[in-house]
Amino acid sequence: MVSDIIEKALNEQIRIEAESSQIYLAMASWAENQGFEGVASFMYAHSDEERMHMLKLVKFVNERGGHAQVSALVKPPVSFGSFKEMFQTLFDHEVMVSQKINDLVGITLDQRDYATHNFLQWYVAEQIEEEALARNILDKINLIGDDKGGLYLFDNDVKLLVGAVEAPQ
Ligand code: OFO
Repeated sequence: MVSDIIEKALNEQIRIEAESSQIYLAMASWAENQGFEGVASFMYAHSDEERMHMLKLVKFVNERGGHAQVSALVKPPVSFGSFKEMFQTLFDHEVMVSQKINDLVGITLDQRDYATHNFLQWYVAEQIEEEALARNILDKINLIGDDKGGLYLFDNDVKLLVGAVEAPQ
């Protein structure tokens, strides 16, 4: 059984994961509009992955006797000045999510809820990967700058990364 404190904290994380999914969906749509198919497929896949992160939490909360909530979401940014700006937003967002997961893990220790603590280890590991992937892409885009040819090749490269984004379950 989850305590009220843990239930509230997990529901907050459900909202964050849902917002993440919307953020990446908005990025996918923007990239698709710019004609960057590789980046768009990467973002669509990432959006699905975030939904999977959310669903995993929903199921866990309900299995543990809580009530997973579906909340109102903040509207994500829908357009960007450049790919660099978009990937910087993505990276900053993932750093924020990692911080939220860390806070959540801290709460489970305070509450001596070792089952939830154990469950959250998957998210801890996932955030390490997500941050590394976002940093890697950002490094590449910083090298390319606004060079059109470079961006074209980058778009093809990013297509290959789509397989690296875990398929939604
Ligand atoms: Fe759910 O990991 Fe990104 O935000």
